[in-house]
Amino acid sequence: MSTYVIGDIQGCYKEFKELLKQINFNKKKDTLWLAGDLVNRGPKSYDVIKYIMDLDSSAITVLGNHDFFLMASYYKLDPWPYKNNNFEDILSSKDADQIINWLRNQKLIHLDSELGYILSHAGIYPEWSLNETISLAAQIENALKGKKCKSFIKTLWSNEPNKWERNLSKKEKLIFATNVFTRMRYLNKNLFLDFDEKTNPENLENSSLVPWYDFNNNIYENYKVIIGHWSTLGYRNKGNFISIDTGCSWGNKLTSIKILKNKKVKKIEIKC
Ligand SMILES: [Mn+2]
Repeated sequence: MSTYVIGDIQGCYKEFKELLKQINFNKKKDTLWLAGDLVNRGPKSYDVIKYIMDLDSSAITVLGNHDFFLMASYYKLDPWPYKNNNFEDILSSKDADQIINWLRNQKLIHLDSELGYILSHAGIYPEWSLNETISLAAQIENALKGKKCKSFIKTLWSNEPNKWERNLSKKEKLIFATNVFTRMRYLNKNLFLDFDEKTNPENLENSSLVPWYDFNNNIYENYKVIIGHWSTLGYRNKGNFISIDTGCSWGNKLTSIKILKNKKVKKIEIKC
């Protein structure tokens, strides 16, 4: 009865299976949380996603930006970019409809109040309360499940608005929140989202930017946030967050954590 979290798999099926073997993952007893970006870049997106679908309720997935790329590509939505994607194995398969339908039913955040964790692909916005965070994730999840999913995803390819305001329209709020949950790394000091900088904070030359997790939020009194998405950050377990994207698709590592008691975790990783 253990809970494990695995970072961005990105089509690296061989490494994913090897890591599951390493941690002795048992689908009948254990739970696996996946930090999103299941697909793209690596060679076997189809195999990764079908394997996770077969785990049924023993796997919990939050969506990442590459998972949104896949949905947008399936629906052929302009102006989403289609070049350089590597999930044709999914799009050309007879299961494509079923896979997209499964993605549409995954989450933006997973919250476990007993263990005290929130899983999000990219992070949580500093100005949001817990209720606001939960509500925004639920609204995006409902829009993906709903009949207007295609037109909803079409609206998401936008870097605007880049600042949270209470008086944004519902549409603007959901664009902003999807960017926070799936793409965020840095904010400027006035809490505007930055969409370009990907570097590790230790090597950051642009002093106007701050990693999202360096801003305080009352949420951290009760929850630690687990993220993937930021491969240049690599594995970090600091006060309010744990990052576990260690760049498997770039030939680095695939990382898992086992959730232990009292907010402790055990890291298990393999070379890719
Ligand atoms: Mn990502």
